[in-house]
Amino acid sequence: MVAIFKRLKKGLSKSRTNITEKITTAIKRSPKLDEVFWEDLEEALISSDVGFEATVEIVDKLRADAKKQRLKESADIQSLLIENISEILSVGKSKILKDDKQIIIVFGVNGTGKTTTIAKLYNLAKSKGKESILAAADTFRAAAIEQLEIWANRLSAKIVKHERGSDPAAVVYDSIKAADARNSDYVIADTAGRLHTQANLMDELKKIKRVATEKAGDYTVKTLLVLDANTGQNALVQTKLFNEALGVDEIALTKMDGTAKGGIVIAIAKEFRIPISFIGIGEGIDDIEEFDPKSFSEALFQT
Ligand SMILES: Nc1nc2c(ncn2[C@@H]2O[C@H](COP(=O)(O)OP(=O)(O)OP(=O)(O)O)[C@@H](O)[C@H]2O)c(=O)[nH]1
Ligand SMILES: [Mg+2]
Repeated sequence: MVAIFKRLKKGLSKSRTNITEKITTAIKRSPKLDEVFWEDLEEALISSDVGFEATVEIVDKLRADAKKQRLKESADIQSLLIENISEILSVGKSKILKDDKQIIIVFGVNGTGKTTTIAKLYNLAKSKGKESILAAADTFRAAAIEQLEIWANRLSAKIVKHERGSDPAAVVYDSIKAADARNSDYVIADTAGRLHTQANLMDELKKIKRVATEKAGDYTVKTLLVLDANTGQNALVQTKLFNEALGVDEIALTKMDGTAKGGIVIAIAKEFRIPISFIGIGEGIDDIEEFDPKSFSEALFQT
């Protein structure tokens, strides 16, 4: 647990440095809890992409709690802040890779990290003794099937693939049959990157989900939206539109190692109340963490 926490802290170090520096500066400027301090804190949160609404909620609650507890020093609000944020982040239980027998459809806009995340998820499941089948349902982009195949070879994973240009729903269908025959725990389906504005590609995704649901048998269909943390507030737009079109069960937020604005996690949780189940903190196969609200807020805010 300690080692995992260390890795998380390291993975979040850009955001962590950004936020804790601002908070430390605010504390230095106003050692006593006063209006200036609350304003500086608000500014620190908003500039880390926490979002206006969540920031106001956090600061209002902190002010009330600080008053109740008769806190006088601004340095004393740290544990309240962590608690508060952890509460906002606790929006329902993640089920993906927790329950057995799932068909996990992974989607999102181009380049967010879908294929890499799938490899990481396969590996994570394997480390818990679970077997998965990879479905190469990105039949659209050149070399997408090969990219997943390279991961599959590296991980000795079973992969189901068709020709490029074929119907991705048929790939998922065959993957479910294969999973059934082998009694696999999970099917993890890669799909082509698409913009939420491309109606025909969104329809294709709906078809994949429909076919998966029809053929699921003992399996449960889960949708996992992959968002790139570096896209900032645009991640909110993506979540809204994919959710309206398709229903997003859970979210994986990638490239948290590359952004100083990890507060976006809080904005997403606040606005959509969709569980963020995984965060990506690097390009390597182990650079994924199962999201835990408390560890996350500690890793981000503990000075
Ligand atoms: N630093 C960092 N890089 C990541 C992370 N996740 C993915 N990447 C990188 O992001 C790039 C795109 O990753 P892919 O997995 O190919 O993304 P994709 O969404 O499948 O892309 P398309 O299939 O083209 O839509 C690769 O260079 C990955 O190594 C992460 O958590 N951190
Ligand atoms: Mg891909």
